[in-house]
Amino acid sequence: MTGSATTSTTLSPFARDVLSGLSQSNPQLNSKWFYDERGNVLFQQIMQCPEYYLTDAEAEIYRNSASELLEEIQGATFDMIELGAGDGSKTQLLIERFLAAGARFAYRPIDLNAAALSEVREIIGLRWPALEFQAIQGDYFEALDRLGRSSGSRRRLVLFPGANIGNFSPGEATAILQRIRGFLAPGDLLLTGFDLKKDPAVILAAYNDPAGHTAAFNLNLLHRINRELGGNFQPDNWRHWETYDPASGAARSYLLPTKKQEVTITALEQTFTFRAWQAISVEISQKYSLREIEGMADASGYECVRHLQDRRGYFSDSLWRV
Ligand code: AVJ
Repeated sequence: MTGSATTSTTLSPFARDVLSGLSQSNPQLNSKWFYDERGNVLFQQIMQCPEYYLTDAEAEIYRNSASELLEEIQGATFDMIELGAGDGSKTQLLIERFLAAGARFAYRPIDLNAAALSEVREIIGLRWPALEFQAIQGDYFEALDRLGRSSGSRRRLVLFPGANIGNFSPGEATAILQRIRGFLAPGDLLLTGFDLKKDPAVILAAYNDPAGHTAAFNLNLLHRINRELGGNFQPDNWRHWETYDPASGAARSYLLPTKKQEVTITALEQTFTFRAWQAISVEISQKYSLREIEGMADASGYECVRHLQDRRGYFSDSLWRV
């Protein structure tokens, strides 16, 4: 399984990542590739599953936390920058309450998905035509670069919602939060959604819903490789498998072949052999304790101001200050 040098220099980022991931002795694919058009639809379905508590928990927090956030902003005019806006519906809960409280701010959502951003633009334009709005399409750090360093004249409130930080290992997460800090000035705030350690049965159910939405979501990655890279994965021969390690807090998803598979991926000019039950690791969804979150704030150069939690204590939007 050696890729020819000429191939690997002309590959798309997706193709390159698939090539390097599947070439390892413990094969892996990155969960960031889940979100093609079909993947976005499947993720919407996951968010509507009763077992997937994360979305409701964070919406509850956003519904109840506007005044606590404004208290920390102390009447300053601010830019609310959102990393990974999705459809923005949770953030609208916050915007509604901020405006009702007379807060002065601009809303600047950042997302890779241009279609999602234009939907947000449309909804915001209809609901609050006077709200200063800027959608920035791109990678978080590209987009932050475009916004430039915080001037200090306008406070920044950065939202990093949805437990998206959970898709990174704790070490990578610390590095990302540190890097975000580079775009902030003293007094600026970062609100990050962390899914909390809890009954493992609750966590496993959220990533293993009986209707099979999570399985379909994960298996879509094989379909995506077939569609975009000319692969011949047979998704019917693969199973979704979820684990949760309560000690480390890592929930992990795997795709398992129920029998030996030979998979050719035309764009990579490669055939990969998978032994029966040889796992492809596809996602980490890291869970934290409040103490671990505080340690991470410290390690990445912030002061942890407070944890905003849902009634059940399943989720925390933790507010940090530079
Ligand atoms: C969008 C990263 C928060 O890890 O909980 C949902 C993605 N994966 N079900 C998560 C996901 C399987 C989700 N995040």
